[in-house]
Formats: sequence, structure tokens, C-alpha cells
Amino acid sequence: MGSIVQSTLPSDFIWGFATAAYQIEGGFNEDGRGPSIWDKFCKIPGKIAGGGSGDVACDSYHRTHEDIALLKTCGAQAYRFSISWSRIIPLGGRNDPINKKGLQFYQKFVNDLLDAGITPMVTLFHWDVPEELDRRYGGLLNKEEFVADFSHYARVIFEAFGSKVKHWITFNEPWCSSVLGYNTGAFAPGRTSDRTISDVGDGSTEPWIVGHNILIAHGAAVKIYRDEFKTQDGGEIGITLNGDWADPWDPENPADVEACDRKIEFAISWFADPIYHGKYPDSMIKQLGNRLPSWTPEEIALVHGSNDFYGMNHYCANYIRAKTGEPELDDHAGNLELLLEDKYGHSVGPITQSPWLRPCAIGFRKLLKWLSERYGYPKIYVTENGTSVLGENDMPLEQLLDDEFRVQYFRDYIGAMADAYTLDGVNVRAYMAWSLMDNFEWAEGYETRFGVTYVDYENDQKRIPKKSAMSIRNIFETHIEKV
Ligand code: GBH
Repeated sequence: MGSIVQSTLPSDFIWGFATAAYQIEGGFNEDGRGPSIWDKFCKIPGKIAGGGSGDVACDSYHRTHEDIALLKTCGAQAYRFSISWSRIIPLGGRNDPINKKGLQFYQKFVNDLLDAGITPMVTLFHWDVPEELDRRYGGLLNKEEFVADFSHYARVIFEAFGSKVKHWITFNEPWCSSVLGYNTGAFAPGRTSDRTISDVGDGSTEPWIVGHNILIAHGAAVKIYRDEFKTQDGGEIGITLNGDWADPWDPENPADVEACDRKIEFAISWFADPIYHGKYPDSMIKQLGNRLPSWTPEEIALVHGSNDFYGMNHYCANYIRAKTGEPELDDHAGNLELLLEDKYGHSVGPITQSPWLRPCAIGFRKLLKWLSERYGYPKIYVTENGTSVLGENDMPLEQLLDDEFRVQYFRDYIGAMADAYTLDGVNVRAYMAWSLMDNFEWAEGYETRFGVTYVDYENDQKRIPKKSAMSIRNIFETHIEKV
């Protein structure tokens, strides 16, 4: 469906690459860093493919200069990375000691990025709750304590970076922390109702509590930034939500068509509706009843209107098939199935190394439009987009580096984004490819690679750019308007 005339992106469009602290840093016990829930989770046998952890990862803690050189080689204008809370406050809490060395590490990194002409985009939280907070009071489950501790951590960070950072992201993908951490148990801290997976957890209530608490912590951090820093620092702040496109399994079946919106509401509007409309989606209230926490006036006042931009992580699409009958108590998706093929056996897209990911670029354009219509055409920053490649980890190096599949993914997705901007009036202003380099892919360990750069874990974490690393600049050059 691409346009005949090349769609454009505005001349001030910012693009670059994204990573997250636990996935790249390593240095897990260095210079006073405390453990997070992921350090603990990785030690439980069977949780991580290949038994890996982020102990060393890409060793970026010792290789910031290499990462910056890499960003320059790729022509990146910006870099989205996350800060490890337990490097800054090893125990995590508001009355716990602050680790100067942790702060200095990121301060130097930001200075070095700026010296290299690269704009930092900083995520405060990419799933790594300090382990001590989980132990002390149940971490994300404890509203009063968690909100207070996160607020304190956020203020420490805002203070430390002054006006040097202009783009802040509070939370990365609260859906993942809530659902994967507290419903399926696939991610830290691994709580679930499924007693074959974990002894503890209640997937029918905890994810909704955690989602609520994260929203309030986000709102509280935004208020601190706006009240105490924004005027002098001139930056902006928002949350990043994950979400993929949904097409009906059977387009002739109204129940499947309806289920598509419901799927997106359970994945995205759960968080975006409170932020943009001051309430949870009706479909969720209807299914979850009083298991969905209700808003006090003070809470919703913090959350409503708390985005300066919409941070969008997007990877793929699914076919959606409505379930018949009453939803199960532990259902988190809206009483529907996520499928990779439709009724006629058409695949969403080609198979990748990630079971959940099949590229479908037109879905990106459709979701950009869907979000823009529902939320009043907010400024959108795409904070992650990328793909794994089937069998990549087992390829001979030469073949692995020639990742035309990934290049095509970026061509298609960036093209679809330009179409959304040019043809649908979507206000998309930035794009960060996931990821700058292969890294610790959470429960998938190191077997699934998402990088535009190959990391040789056997040889000193040596970085070798793949074909895609050098292609994204060219793709953007064909779209971005010249001044
Ligand atoms: C992003 O999440 C993360 O922000 C990033 O850290 C990660 O490396 C990157 O994706 C690549 O995975 O197992 O069927 O329940 C993307 C959103 C949502 C995608 C959960 C995988 C698992 C679906 N993720 N989904 S399933």
C-alpha cells in the first residue's frame, strides 16, 4: 500500500538507537551496584534460555567509548539508554545511601554523548526494580512505598543531570512489568497463579495493581520534573508503552473485528487512557470489575495529562480471534486469542527468531493512526522498533553480518512511519531502532539477537556492525526533508 510519491518525515526528525541497562551493561557488582529483581530471577534455573544473565552482557559498563564510537559510525543523532536504579541507590529506597560512583558513571556517559553530538534520551526504569525493595515491601505491589521510592530516585536523577538531558522516559513498557512479571511469570519477579511456575502470585489481581502503581509512580515523577526542573532545564517527559497491531482472524466475524480494539485496549489503553482521558477503558472495567483498582481524585490528577510525548515501542502485528464464553479469571488479554495466521492460513509476516514477532509494516502505520485518533494526535516518539532474524545465532559470521532481512524490516517500517506522517497526519517526531547491538534478550537469553551490531560474547564482547547498522542512515536520508 506504499504511496507512489515517497512519503517524507520532517527535517527536525530525530533518529537513533535504543538499549537498556540490564541488557547491555554487565558490571553487575561493580562500584557499589546493588542487585535488581533481574539479577535474582536469572539465578533461578530454567527461567532464562541458556541459563544466562546480565552479569557481563555487552560489558558496556566498561565500553562506553566503544558504544559511542559505534553510534557515530552509524550516523545516529540520538541514543536511548536506561539507568540502573540500583547503581544509583543500591538498596533502592528513599532513605538509603546514594552511590556517587553510579551517578558519576552516567554523568560522564551523558557528557561524552553530548561531546560526540549525540542527543541522550534517558529511561529511568526498564524493568529493574532494586531487589531490596522487592524483598522489603513487595516492590511494585506496594503503592505507597514504591511511589515514594521511585519519586525520590527520579528526583536524584533529574538533579544530577541538570539541563543536559532533554528527553526523559519514566517507565519502559509497564505492560511487561505487570503481565509478564505478575501474571504469566515469564519475567522477574516471576509471580503467577500457575503453581507449576511459581509458588507465589495471583495473576487475577496483581498485574492490575502493579499497572496502577506504575501509572501513579509515573505521574508522580512527571509532577516532580514539571514542578522542579522543567522550566530551568527545558526538557520533556513521557512514558513508553509497548503495543502491536491487531487484525481480525476472521474479518467476516464481527466478534473478531470487535476483539481487535479490545486487544489494543488491554495492551495499550490500560495505560494510555488514564494518561490521555483520565480513566481506564470501558472494556477493561467491564471484564475486570473491581479487580481493576479505582482512582482516587489525587491519583488520577497526577496521571491525567502526564505525557509531554507518547513513547511507542512497536514490533509486529497479530491476528485476533475472540473467545466465546466467559473470560478466565487470569485472562489479561481481553478474552481473545493472539494468532500468527488468519482463518485462511495467511501469516502475519515472515518468521523470525522470536516466536511472537512476525513483521507487518502496514500494521505500524495503522497503529500510529489508531493511537493518534484516540489520543488527539499527540507527539509520538517511537522509542523501539526492530526485529530478530530466524537462525541468526547459528549462522556463520559472514552470513550473520549480511542481515538483509533486518534491513528490509527497517526499510518497510520506517517507510510505513513516513506514510503515517505524510498521509495520515500522525505527529511522529523521533525513532529509535532496537537495538544498537545484540544484547541480553531477557528470558530468551543470548540466543535471540536484536542488534544492528553483532556482539561476540566469546571474544571480549567485540562489536561488529551488521549491514543494518550502516543502512538506517540511508533509509532516513530518503525520507527526511532537507532544509
Ligand atoms: C521490548 O519489548 C523490550 O523493551 C526490550 O527490552 C526487548 O529487548 C525488545 O522488546 C525485544 O524483545 O512471550 O508471547 O507473551 C517488546 C514487547 C512484549 C515483546 C512481550 C514480547 C512477549 C509475548 N514485548 N512479548 S509472549
